[in-house]
Amino acid sequence: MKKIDLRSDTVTLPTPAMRQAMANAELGDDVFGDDPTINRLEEIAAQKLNKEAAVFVASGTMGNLVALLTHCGRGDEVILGDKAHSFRAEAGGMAALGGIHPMPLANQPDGTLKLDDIRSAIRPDDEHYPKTRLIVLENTHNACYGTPLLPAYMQAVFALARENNLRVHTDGARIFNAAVAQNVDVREFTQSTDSISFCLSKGLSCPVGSLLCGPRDFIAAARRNRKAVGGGMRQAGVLAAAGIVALETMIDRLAEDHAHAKYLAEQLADIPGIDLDVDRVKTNIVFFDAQPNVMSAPELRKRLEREGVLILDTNATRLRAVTHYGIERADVEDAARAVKKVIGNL
Ligand code: TLP
Repeated sequence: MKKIDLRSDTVTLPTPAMRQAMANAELGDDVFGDDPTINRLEEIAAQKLNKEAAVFVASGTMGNLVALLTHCGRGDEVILGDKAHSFRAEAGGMAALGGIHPMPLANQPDGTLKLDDIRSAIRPDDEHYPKTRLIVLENTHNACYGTPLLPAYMQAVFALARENNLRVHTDGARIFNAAVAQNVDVREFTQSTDSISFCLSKGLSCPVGSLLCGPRDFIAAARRNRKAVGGGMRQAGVLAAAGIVALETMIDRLAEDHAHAKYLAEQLADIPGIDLDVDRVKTNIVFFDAQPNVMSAPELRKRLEREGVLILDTNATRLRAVTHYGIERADVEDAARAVKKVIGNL
């Protein structure tokens, strides 16, 4: 039985063109700055995001951690959302490794932080308080239904940061999904953030890797922090080769994933016992709830697994399905059919 794996876009496998490029990649020792394929990927990424420089890192988590270590010193405070991936799902790395103090604010359903909340969270200069240093945004916002932030919202946060001498980092793990969903150039977002990390290994289908982009001196300092957390890789051009193919060929097709997610949401919303707001699905992430009197989310996940459909349960009632390269319209139909069968088979 073919497995339909909707647990995440991180499950994507490299395309044939990526495998070819990886096999043929020109390599060197990247810690000596000698890997031509890494150097090329970093240049392409910086240019695409309109930043001075970029550094290749092992993962989205490492990209965020290195960014935070570079922006903040020990005891500095970061304003971020209570549903931000970097707050909830990165093993507390900023505090454990950087002594950085998180100041979580309520994420609104669209992934934003209220400007007034940010304003009131900025600390006055007083020896009792940590120093507010940084604001972190997430675009698209994973836990807020994959909602993309609007360029105008990012501009407003950036202006507020500047007025208060703060920096902004964007966790842009899925920034290209945000750009494709809103039909804007990714630069519309990147002009309103000092630094941004994005993932190659999610919707762009690469096996490994993320890039952290920003000003030249910031990226130079980030390289030292990357080394400190063990992220100085050697012939990493084998990975970068896939990344170059991804940036050249895999961005526009994200629209297909978004269409599939919308279609999946429409199918699921029609199933009695499932609650889902189709209008909230704007990119490739679909959250839905199983009504508690029908079945718990973990039970639904387990039963779907037996039908060859893999999804994640995120709490007692909620589940998440993510569309990606390799998932076709027929897979979406089969997945929705499986949910109907499992729920109807009680
Ligand atoms: N998210 C993963 C899991 O951690 C849940 C996923 O399946 O969605 N920022 C954002 C917004 C993310 O969604 C993720 C991964 C990361 C950072 C971390 O990336 P990795 O897994 O490469 O460290």
